[in-house]
Amino acid sequence: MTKPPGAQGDPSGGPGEPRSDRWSDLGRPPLNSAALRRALVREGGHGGLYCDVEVVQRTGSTNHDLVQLALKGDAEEGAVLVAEEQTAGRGRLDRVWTAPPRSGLFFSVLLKPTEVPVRHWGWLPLLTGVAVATGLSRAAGVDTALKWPNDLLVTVGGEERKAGGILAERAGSEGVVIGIGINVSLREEELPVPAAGSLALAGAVSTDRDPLLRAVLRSLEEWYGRWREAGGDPSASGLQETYAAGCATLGRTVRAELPGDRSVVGEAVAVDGDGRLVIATEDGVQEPVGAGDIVHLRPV
Ligand code: BT5
Repeated sequence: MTKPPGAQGDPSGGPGEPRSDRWSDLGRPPLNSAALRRALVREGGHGGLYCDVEVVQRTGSTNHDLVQLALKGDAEEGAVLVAEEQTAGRGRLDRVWTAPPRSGLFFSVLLKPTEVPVRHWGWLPLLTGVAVATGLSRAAGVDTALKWPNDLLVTVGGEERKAGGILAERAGSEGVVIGIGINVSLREEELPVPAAGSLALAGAVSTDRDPLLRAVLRSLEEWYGRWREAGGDPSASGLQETYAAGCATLGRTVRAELPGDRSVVGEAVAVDGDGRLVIATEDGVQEPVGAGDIVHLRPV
């Protein structure tokens, strides 16, 4: 992968890189890009998913950069771009993702599931949610849940809080860039919005970002491999069932805020074969929702 224009430096101090603020926050050491590459990148074009792991000190948005590289033909399937700091982190629908430098993991992965029918590609962000939740519960020892479609929730003082978000963007015909933001060591006073949380606030046994990133990327590789082998079929790959088991939205009374100022209130009863949330309304209608924001109202 070519280095994205506008991105600055390898924070672990590659040749010729500025190292001045490398250890400026001792509680938040930099990622070790060489060790990450050694652990994750496939050798000689065989085996695993990842072809390159690039860590930059600072950029606007890793999703923006990786989409641009993919469109120019400068990034392959399995390219991973990680930033220690994002100055214009993106959420869905033009929203923003903000977090202090090195307080979390901010990264993007390019996927090209060419042999999977495009109608199944909508599962990629849900698949990523499952992979992130599985990887983090292994490596951080924190219970996580998914809020449909793909917010990662942790429990802080008995409250559900958002500790991670996922943004999938098409890179033209070049594939899909999956962006992942995870709050690792954010303290209460650093949270960008009151509904946010972090692994540290949820009592994580480890907030060492290198093993957390490795665990999440390995888990993504596993789930992506399983899904591709099943031709993208969410049921045959076990994805639909695993997603439902980890989804805190199911069984809850929710309000779905839909595009065009419409909303639907009811019980979230299922995630269907297209990854849509099925809401049973009071009038006995089962309404599948494919896009929108969900508010968890109360347990049923
Ligand atoms: C998301 O959007 O949650 C997707 C976030 C994806 C971020 C990653 S970081 C690496 C990659 N590069 C990028 O530029 N983006 C991706 P959405 O569901 O729209 O939620 C956005 C909303 O979450 C904001 O409007 C805030 O309310 C809230 N928010 C912003 N920063 C947050 C944080 N650090 N923790 C929790 N909530 C946050």
